[in-house]
Amino acid sequence: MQTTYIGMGANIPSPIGLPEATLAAAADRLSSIGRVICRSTLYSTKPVGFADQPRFVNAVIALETSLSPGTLIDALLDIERVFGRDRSTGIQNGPRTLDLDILLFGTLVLHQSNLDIPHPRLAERAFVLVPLQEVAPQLVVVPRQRTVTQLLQDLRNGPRDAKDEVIPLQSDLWCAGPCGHGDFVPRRPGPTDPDR
Ligand code: PH2
Ligand code: MG
Ligand code: MG
Repeated sequence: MQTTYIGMGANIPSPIGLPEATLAAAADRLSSIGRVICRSTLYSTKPVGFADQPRFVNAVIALETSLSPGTLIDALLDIERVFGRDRSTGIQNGPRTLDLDILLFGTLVLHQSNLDIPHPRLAERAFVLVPLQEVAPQLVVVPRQRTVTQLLQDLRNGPRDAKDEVIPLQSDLWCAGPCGHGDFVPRRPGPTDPDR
């Protein structure tokens, strides 16, 4: 069993409805492939990589699963398709009905043509680090040996003006926090972790 962190994003309506509704329904679907143990808040975020598109709604989910990384990514791609994602069309970094990314998978480091873990752009993206910090602030990101909090500080200390980048979003459709199992504790640093 591994704890994996899934980044969720959407910025155009899916067959289910607006991005908030899509993310809520997709989070429910994730329960079919593991145990959803914590959800971040939803955030309204400025598009990165391709500016001329609607703002995104982003969130991060902690999921406990016994699936292998390869089976997990296939399952996530299936869920994306259910919510209208069509990978045969569209621009790179462009609008999407649903994006589900494996950010981290335990302490696994994997570089394959179709799957890079940890997510290669994780440390550059406030729309990932802000919700991930909410769910797992002390989690050490391999192989950088920096906690999520430290990575976010590094990013905030960088040159970019991040004021309107990531804004918490209230939604009746979404319930943030540990998900009813009562035993999710954000990972604490171990004896060799850098910020202990
Ligand atoms: N996803 C991208 C590209 N740009 N920008 C924001 N704000 N949120 C995203 O989820 C996002 C993006 C490619 O996956
Ligand atoms: Mg993505
Ligand atoms: Mg993706």
